[in-house]
Amino acid sequence: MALTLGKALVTGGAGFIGSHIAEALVAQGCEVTVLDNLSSGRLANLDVIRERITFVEGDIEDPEVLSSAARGCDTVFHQAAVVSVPQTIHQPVTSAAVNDLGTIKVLEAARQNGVRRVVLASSSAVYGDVPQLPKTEAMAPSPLSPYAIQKLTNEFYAELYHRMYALQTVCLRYFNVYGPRQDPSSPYSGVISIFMRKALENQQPMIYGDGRQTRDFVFVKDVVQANILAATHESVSGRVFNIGTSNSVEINALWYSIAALAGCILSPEHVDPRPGDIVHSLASIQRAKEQLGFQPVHDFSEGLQKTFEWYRQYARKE
Ligand code: UD2
Repeated sequence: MALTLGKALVTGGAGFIGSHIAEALVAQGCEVTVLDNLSSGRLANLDVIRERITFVEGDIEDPEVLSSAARGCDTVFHQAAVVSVPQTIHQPVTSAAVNDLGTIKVLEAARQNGVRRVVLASSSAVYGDVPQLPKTEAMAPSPLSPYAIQKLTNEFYAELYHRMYALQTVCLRYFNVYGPRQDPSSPYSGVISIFMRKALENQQPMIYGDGRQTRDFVFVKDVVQANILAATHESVSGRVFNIGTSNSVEINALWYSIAALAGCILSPEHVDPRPGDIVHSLASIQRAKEQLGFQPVHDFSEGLQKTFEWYRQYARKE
């Protein structure tokens, strides 16, 4: 039997993934509070639902703000984080304050306010560069960056809160998420958002290395589906799940698919491989399929087309 969502808090709800979760929750008739400090999220991401949610501009590092946002909630979707791997490498201490301590504060606020379940955003980064593919949750983690360590620590704390405090927790290891609203403006942005912008501006993209590296790109709406399943499925508390598609896309091919959508005929410039880059990343989603009923429904070309349409409009508004 599925649990009901009830009232929900989305931390980082003005960000790329969080805003899509908030939108889906509103569509399902949930009462939604979004907590975001707007450090990387944007209010514009909430335009469509702004009148139907409670928006709190605040920080997950502030226990009082968190506590009042969590009060009366059944479910918390914890998406707030410093999401860039390189940023955590440059700022190991400040990123840990948000990603480690901030997450403990979210779990603690949930516990103290009688929240039923917390769904946490984790990452495929926890696998590091172990060569076995596809990655399964049974593999030993091998974190190679502060970001990966922080996400792994989050998973341990989530399991601890499940075991020790009877707070239900579920962690989702996102692979490479893409879709509308992913911010292309930083050099560390997701490759799809960067290539979309380059193709639309008819600029040559940069590919790190030979471009034969591959990724498992999952459309943001499928990640939303995973979050809702993780919040409502009984008997999955304390577990972690890979969220991807089990399909791999080569970075060279990715550019040519995006260039074709934009009618851009430029070839990429190949530069040195990016330090710390992993070569191949591919998810086994067997566990999520079996235990959550997760099944990605957006195939890659459809997701790319939808994402492209959004960037085309977004580029016009800039
Ligand atoms: C993803 C996640 C990251 C972490 C990591 C775990 C995103 C945006 N980042 O990092 O949070 O979970 O996986 O391993 O999902 N590339 C280019 N040219 C560009 C930009 C990127 O060639 O202009 C290449 C890059 O070298 C890499 C691939 O594209 O091989 C994907 O890069 P990314 O930054 O989108 O994501 P990734 O897999 O490094």
